[in-house]
Amino acid sequence: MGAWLLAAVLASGPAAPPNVVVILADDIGYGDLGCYGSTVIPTPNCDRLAREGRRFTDAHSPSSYCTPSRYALMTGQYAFRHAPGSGVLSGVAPLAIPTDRDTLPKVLQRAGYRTAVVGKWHLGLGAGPATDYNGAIEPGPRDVGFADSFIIPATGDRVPCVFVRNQHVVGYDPADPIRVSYGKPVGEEPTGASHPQMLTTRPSVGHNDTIINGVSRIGFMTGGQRARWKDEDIADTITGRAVEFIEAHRHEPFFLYFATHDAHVPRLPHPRFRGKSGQGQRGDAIVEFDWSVGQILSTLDKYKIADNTLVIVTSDNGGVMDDGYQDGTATDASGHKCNGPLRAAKGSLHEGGHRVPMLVRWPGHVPAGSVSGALVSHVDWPATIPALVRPGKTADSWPDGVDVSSAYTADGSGRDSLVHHTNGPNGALAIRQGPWKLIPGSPAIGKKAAVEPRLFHLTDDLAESTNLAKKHPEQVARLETLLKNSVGRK
Ligand SMILES: [Ca+2]
Repeated sequence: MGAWLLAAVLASGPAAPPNVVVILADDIGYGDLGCYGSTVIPTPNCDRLAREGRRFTDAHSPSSYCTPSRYALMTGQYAFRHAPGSGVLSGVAPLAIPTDRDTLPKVLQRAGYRTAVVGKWHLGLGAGPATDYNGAIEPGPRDVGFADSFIIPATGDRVPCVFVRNQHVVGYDPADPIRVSYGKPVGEEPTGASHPQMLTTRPSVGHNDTIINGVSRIGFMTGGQRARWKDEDIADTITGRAVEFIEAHRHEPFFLYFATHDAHVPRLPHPRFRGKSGQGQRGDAIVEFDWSVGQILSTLDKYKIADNTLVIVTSDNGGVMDDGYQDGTATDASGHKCNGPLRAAKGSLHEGGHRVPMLVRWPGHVPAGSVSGALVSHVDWPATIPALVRPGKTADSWPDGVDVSSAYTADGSGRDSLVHHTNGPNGALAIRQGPWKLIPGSPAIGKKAAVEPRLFHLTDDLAESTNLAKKHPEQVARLETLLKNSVGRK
């Protein structure tokens, strides 16, 4: 077949499946982006996505903390149902996703996608009881459905402070083995508690263990000197790996799950971003995040694949100001509200804990410049993303995630109801349906006083300032039953 004929056949054949890029920010809140009303922090690349795609105003992370949120978005299952994935994990926790459980990347892999995770993992590694970072780390992202991986194992503030590429520590030196502990100290290295004079970034709460790059962390680490990251270079490193993945696989359908470290603590953006926001180190970290988004968008533009790529930008939980380091957030005078009009922050059942910015762009499919008030959650991704990219294929069934694709591309109203989760298998829950939201009360147990139920009408009172539980006991009773049934349902 001549080249011209092949080209003609390809041009007239069925449209190639779209690429999928999910950019998951860390701890960026509902009020942090310009397109969500921030007048302090410049975010031109996110704002561009809002102009070219859809901005959601009622999108929720599945939990108000990292690990359970990430577990749910990968598995379509509320994290409180599966204890290992339900709470914030240490850097030595085993892989929290059972390797026989279906996941979003596995579905896309079966559909012919090249899959990659780049950035923050925080879903555990290895078979347990404690991750061994010396040698091949099995099981890991590959066993969850990612053919390629370049990850921060846990968080920026937790040891080990190394990158793991395809399940091996990057820059590993067998002569300098890595030991990590979340119990007793290992090795002789200085800690924040023993050598505070060595710190260039001081903790405000906790974060008092091994000092790496002038920052005391959660947990103890020794060895792996050559492999340790420099916090100021994390965004450059992981953004570079994400861009390389797109370049290498631009001729085949690809799924990139790019989980940035910004704006999690410690907030140490590259010096070129320092002072670029009106809100100190945290704002500068968001400017750095926006730069990362821009690098991805310009790569898609460069290779002319933007029109055939579904891009989602959102956050793993609500925003937070002071989160354990003295980075200026405790005394911030900029007036910036990281969660905009919402009550509370990361970790809360109030909206500030889990209502997050979410931008979706897919030219020709998602109306440009549109705004959706549909109720959606990241737990819906395993049902929704394959439905968008494999039209006509039988929908997969997921424990809790539902197909809300019509809310992405048309005027769908999203979920009927949604359970909000904090942390742990028995972590506090709340329920949302329509305008109503219930944070249930609890009876007095031993020395613990009874807690009154809190009922809010979010359409009238987004800030959750008025508890309507006494005024509407019938709604409280109805939502209590709905929550019980939703939690009981598998
Ligand atoms: Ca987070």
